[in-house]
Amino acid sequence: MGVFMQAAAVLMLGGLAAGIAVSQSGRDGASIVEETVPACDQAEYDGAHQDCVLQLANGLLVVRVSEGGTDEWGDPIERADLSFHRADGFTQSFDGTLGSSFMQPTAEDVDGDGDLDLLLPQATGNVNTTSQVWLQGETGFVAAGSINGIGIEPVGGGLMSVAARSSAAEWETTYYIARDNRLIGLFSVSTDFSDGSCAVNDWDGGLAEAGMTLDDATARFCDAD
Ligand SMILES: [Ca+2]
Repeated sequence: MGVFMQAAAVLMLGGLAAGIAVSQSGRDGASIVEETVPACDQAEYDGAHQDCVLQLANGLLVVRVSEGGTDEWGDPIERADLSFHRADGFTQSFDGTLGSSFMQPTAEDVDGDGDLDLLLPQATGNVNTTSQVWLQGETGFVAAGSINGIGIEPVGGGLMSVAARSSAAEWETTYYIARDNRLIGLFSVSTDFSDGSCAVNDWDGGLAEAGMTLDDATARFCDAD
C-alpha cells in the first residue's frame, strides 16, 4: 500500500454503516481501487489488527496496519500508518504501533478539551491494556506517552485518571496532566476493596502541581462515598 496515496476528497464521502469507502489513488492521481474499510469498533482481531477508520467530529483517521516484527518478549508488533484528513483540508501522516491486544484503536477525548484523541493498544494482560496516547491539537496528533490500565478519562481541571487493577480487589489509579502535549503522572491512589484501605501517593510534588494538598486529595479520592 506504500505507493498509494489517500484521496482525501473521496474519504470524506464515506460513512457506510459497516465502514467507510476509501479510494486509493496512484501517484498519477488515477483512482485504482475503492474499498470499504471497517470502522475500528467493527474491525476484527484474530491475532492481528486490520485496517480501520475512526470517524471524528472534524474528519477521518485512517489506520493502515502491517507487520512490524516482534517486541523484546517475542510478541508481534504491528506497524500502524495513520493518516488524518481533517474536514478543513488539513492532513497529517504519522506512524504508530499496535501490539498483541484484542482492543482496537479508539478515539476518545482523554484530556477533556473537546477534541478526540487517539489510543493505540500495545498489549493486553489479564485486565489492563497498555496504550499509546496521541493528543489532538491544532497541528494534528502528537505522541503523548503510554498508559496502562482499563482506560483513561478526564476528571476536570486538566487532570486525567488511569485506573489499573493490580489484583482481584486492589486498584491503582494514576492521575496525569498534559504538559506540552506529554502525559505527566502527578500522583496515584491505591484502593483495596478487601479491607477498605485507600492511600494517596504523591509523586515528586505532583499534588502541589495539581493544586491539592494530601488532605485535599485524600478527601476527594478516598473519603468520597
Ligand atoms: Ca482531547
